[in-house]
Amino acid sequence: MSDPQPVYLSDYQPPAYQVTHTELTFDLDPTATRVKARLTVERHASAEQTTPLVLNGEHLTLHALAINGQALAEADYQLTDETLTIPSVPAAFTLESEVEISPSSNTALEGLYQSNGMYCTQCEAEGFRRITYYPDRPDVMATFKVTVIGDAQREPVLLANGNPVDQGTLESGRHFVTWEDPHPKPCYLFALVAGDLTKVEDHFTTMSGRNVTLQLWVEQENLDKTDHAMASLKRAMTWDEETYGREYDLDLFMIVAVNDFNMGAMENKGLNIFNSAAVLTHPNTATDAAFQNVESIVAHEYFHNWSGNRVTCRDWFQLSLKEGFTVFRDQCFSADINSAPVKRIQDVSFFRTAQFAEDAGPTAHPVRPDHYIEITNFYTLTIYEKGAEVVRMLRNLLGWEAFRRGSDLYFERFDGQAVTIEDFVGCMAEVSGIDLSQFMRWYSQAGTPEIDAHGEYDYANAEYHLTLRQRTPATPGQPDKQPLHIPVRMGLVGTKSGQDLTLTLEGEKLGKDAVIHLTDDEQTFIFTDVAEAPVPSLLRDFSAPVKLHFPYSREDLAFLLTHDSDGFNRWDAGQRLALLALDDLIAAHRNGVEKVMDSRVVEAFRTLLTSSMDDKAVLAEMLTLPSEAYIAEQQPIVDVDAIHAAREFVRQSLAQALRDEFIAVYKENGTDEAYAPTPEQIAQRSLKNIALSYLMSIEDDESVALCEAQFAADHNMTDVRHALTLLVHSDRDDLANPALKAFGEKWAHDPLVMDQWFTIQVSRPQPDVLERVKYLMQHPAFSIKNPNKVRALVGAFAQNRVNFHRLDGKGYALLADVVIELNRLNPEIAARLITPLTRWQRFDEARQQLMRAELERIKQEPLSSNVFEVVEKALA
Ligand code: 0A1
Ligand code: ZN
Repeated sequence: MSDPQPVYLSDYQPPAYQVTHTELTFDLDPTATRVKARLTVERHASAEQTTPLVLNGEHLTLHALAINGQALAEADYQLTDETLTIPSVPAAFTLESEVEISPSSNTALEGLYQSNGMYCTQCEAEGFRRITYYPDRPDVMATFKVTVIGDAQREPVLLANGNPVDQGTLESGRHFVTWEDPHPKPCYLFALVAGDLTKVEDHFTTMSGRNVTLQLWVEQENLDKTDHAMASLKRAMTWDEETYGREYDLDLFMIVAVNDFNMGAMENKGLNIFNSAAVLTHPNTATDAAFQNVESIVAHEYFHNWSGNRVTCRDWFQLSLKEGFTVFRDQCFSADINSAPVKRIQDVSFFRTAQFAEDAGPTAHPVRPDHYIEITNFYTLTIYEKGAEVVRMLRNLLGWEAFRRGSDLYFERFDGQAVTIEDFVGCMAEVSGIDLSQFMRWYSQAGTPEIDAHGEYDYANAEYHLTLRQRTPATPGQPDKQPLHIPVRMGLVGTKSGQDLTLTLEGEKLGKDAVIHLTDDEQTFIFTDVAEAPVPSLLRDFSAPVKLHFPYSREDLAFLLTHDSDGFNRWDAGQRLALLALDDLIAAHRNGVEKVMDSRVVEAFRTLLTSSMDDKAVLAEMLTLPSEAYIAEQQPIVDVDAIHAAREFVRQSLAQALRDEFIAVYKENGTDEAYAPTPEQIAQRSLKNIALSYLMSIEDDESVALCEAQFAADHNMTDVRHALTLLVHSDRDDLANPALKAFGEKWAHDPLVMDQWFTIQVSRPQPDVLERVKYLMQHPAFSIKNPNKVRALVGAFAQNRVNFHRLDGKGYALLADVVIELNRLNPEIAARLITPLTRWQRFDEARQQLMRAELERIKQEPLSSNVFEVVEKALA
């Protein structure tokens, strides 16, 4: 067998044949579902008459094939494992086919599969080719009419895209429903669901007064977990009308929850399919974070109805066209609904940890890649989150008003079409008159740009000279980088007044907060009329996805922490201050020297805890230390043990020095109100729980008592889970074991809660974790075929830095074993699971050897193209 080969963007050709209308009939059966397709096909005017028709198809058994009603003989077509080719076809014709597929043996969860006995589909990116022979590419758009036939007892509910237009009963206890979707769509947006489901129903009146029926379909036992998703959907529909002028375009909008799903959710036209973890919530089973996650995913999928469905991608290289824009839209929605600064802090904090690591590793790729082997490997943080940062920069460059006009133009001009990133950015350039040609490099250049900044205050002339130098490190296949257009939002904070000073640049007054444009390799900005020595506040609100280096002293940072007018940068100053202290402690740990706590950090925290900061949600973020993963990102070579020890030392030192303050914060923020996922309550709970974390780091009697009481009070999952985590992660098994047991028994029936139970125990720092993972993989609540379980147990273990990176290599070996098994069952999940091993360059020599050895061992297997691509890059 030869190695899988890449596809190149530069090879793109428009389709020679269009399908304008697609009729499908599914006769459902677990092992032998029959799919009849009737396609209306037209040759493109520019295509040669002799161009063969090539359709994609995988894991299909062909039973019949006809053109314009004439059955084809075997000599009339060619079949391979991946294609069906008909060498000679008319200019316009009807193609009929009948194939057989086996949903119950589909463990890859792409195409038509079964989850808990119910049928569902996942067609993005290339799953439709596992359902029928078809030109499976997003620039082929057709109207669909779909008939689903199932057993009336086992599958009383039969759903597909669009509106139901017919239904009836058939012989042998079977029945059918026919659905029609009037909006032409690519086949990746096709969906079908069949099973024994129950619905909750609600209504929404659109801005033009149309009534839309909203349905959320779940298994009976989950009926009490749908309120929040439904409320979120209605908020999202309103927000998209008010913010983007976008109205929903069908009479029915359905969401279905399924237990087995590779990703979070899928925006199929009118029939969104969700991972149950991304839609079901109840105060007793889901945390605040889960509630917020559901709100943003429901919104994300809904927003795709315009950014993705009405206007879709020409090819999969353009994936960020729909994903970057839609993530940006859902981020703004969540910011508007909840706390905007906290949303930004959380998003950036995640981004700088995870996307920066991706950009620095062997799988680094541009927001628009120019080649791939397996497209499912490209549903990445770069395409989604960096793509969103790039759209955010556009919004900031144009201003909201012009950006909105650009968005209107884009939706109007390209409605019903499959387009490119140039089309989107072109609309933005057209409405604003701004030249975005250099800006386009953000889409083609991989890697995280770094800005080295330094500044000097010239007392004599009252000037501040700010020099910015940019460089983007080489990434695989891209050794040389060009300068990018980087918008740097900034202020100069006067050290005497503590206020933002007016910025005057080349005689022009820019106000107190302005964007300067770094477009060359190096530029010096001279600010005049600067009356007092300032500390610069740079990259406010994280105005560009870059690493910024400025030689701030700890005094500068302590100053910005209290005086910066930009909430994001106040938080970031605290993070930088903590990182400097952590750096010293990491060095001390490595050199075997006694660790000493930086009193400036203690005093900064004391100020935070005692000042009456009214935004509790931001305060909770400011009290949160950089994660071990983020600290690791800053180190040239990651020393997992030193990082863990240093961070623990800071936690304990802060807890000891500020114990009374933490207890006061804990007590002030308890509440007996009924649980609600409101911003106010969430803020209180975060603050209370962060205080409890510090207190539990010293494990004195009073702290332990508070923690046990919070666990026992059983008020809501946020508080229970937090307390349980602290008990399980403490050094006291007499606290950990009874709590884990009680929780595990109480929730044995609830798969989503059991996922949390798995994660909590395999994330603890104690050395028994590897054995625990192995033991829990045999637990009745675990299944390697369920992606949520794999993520909760094995994925979470691989994030447990001290245990995964054990020096005996057993953590790596365990991950590799699971990857090898999943490579056969679910290649998409297998390929994602390898990620931590691909980061081997970041570690010491001994660990590098061990990680590489496991990658080599995986490479010996007969690999799926998914795993092949990742391993190949990781070892290159
Ligand atoms: N388009 C979905 C994400 C998604 C992508 C691929 C999937 O299966 C391979 C499933 C979902 C979104 O952005 O939400
Ligand atoms: Zn999406």
